[in-house]
Amino acid sequence: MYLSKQKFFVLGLSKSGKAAAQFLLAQGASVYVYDDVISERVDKTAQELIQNGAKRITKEQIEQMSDVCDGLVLSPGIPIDHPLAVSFKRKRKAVLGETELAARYMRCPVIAVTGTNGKTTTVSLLTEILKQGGVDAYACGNIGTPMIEYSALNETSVAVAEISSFQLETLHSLCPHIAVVLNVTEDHLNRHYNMENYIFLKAKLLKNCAETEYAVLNYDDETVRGFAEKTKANIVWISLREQVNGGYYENGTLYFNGEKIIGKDELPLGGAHNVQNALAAIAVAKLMGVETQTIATALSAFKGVKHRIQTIDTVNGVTFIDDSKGTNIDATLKAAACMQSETILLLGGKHKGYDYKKLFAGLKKTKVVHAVLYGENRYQLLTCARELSFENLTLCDTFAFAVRIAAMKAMQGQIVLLSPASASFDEFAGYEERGDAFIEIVESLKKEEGQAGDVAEPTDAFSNDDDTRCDELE
Ligand code: UMA
Repeated sequence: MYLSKQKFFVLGLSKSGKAAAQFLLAQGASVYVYDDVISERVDKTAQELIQNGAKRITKEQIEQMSDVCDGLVLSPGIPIDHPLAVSFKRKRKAVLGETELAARYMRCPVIAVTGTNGKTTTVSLLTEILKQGGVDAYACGNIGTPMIEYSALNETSVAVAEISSFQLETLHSLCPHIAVVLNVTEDHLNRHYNMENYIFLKAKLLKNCAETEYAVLNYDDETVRGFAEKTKANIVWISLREQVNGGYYENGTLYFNGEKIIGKDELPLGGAHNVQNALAAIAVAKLMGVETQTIATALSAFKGVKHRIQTIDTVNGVTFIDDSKGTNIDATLKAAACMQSETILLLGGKHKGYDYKKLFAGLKKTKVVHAVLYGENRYQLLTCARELSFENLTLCDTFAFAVRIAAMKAMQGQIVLLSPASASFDEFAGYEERGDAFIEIVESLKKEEGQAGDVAEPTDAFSNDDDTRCDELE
């Protein structure tokens, strides 16, 4: 695609839209920008882009854009059935995302990681291992830095991209050197409507891989196992249960093709799901030629990822754990399964289309003794909890109030876990903002307690001595 004489309409002026607009402007394209929301943040971004040559469109002008422009760039948060996307499609004009632009213009090889849960941890682990192995590696994509920002990297660098189902909607050209699919469980059904669409999107990551590329697939996940038939790439499996060709777990040890890599007890992150993430990172690192000792050292030094089962502090004998990234049922059940003391769970936010009965049925098998339901979907949560006879519940509207109620309910030795099984957009700009708000409230509770003490670094959350560490593998 020759960009210099083309006109693009960039819809959505946050991280992804801003990066796409800047890239297109730098290539000499004409860029029109718009955001459905009017806010100081959007105004600031629009101003920056205008200074670089973009034109800001008013609400009255957007209808004309599908006539004026050659293509529409959609942010991941905007679905492909947005009316503007539909009008561009009807006129047979391109509808693409910033990740698709990156896929077309990146010069360096890409390692792409998708899956419902574990993507961010795997990308972080892998980037760390590759860097320690001497590879010039950069984490990007859904993890936070738009992939297009690395389009100028040369061929000797490597982009380690977290790819979400939202990005996959408008992604067609990506041909990763190594594609990783961790798992596929119910998520984002309010956006993708049904599991068939969601699975289709996840499988798209492998679509362009040729025989010279690799697909690292989770053997234990039936859906992901089936993806092997849909790609020409060489399959490298990971498994917690079977001695597969690739990375596997057996008797407390992680192996790659028969070679011992590291003991489970040396991994700072607890839980079976983190063993799976480590196996995926090991498989990719091995394919990239990193030495076993380097892999083991990097894995054992890994400090964890913010807002993923992160111990914040202990106040009045109650431990507060932030898993704001637990935005779907599977992630919340995994976090709850990691709790080794009685737990008060904070649940709620923006509804993502789930039937929460599976959630409450699963919670009954964990140490969760009480749930505080808040946010836009609290009545949907309440209805399902009652149907499953999950009786210990408190209902409140706002997040801040819910955290304080949970803190009041919790007794010495118990845990307050934020793992909401819901999106954050009813009250926050994203899960990071929600997690930061949780940390702030815990900090003020600490001050109120009248004790000195700093908020713990995320590293402390996963030490093997930590009482919030997950259960042993079966
Ligand atoms: N907007 C509209 N019209 C709409 C909807 C939104 O104009 O109908 C505007 C909003 O007002 C806002 C912008 O679009 O200004 C928001 O765009 P966005 O939601 O795509 O947010 P970005 O800041 O561009 O961040 C996106 C990803 N966001 C989402 O997928 C929701 C980030 O993933 C990603 O880190 C970033 O690009 C860089 O690649 C976040 C996320 O929540 C972490 N991802 C989901 C998840 O992990 O579950 C998929």
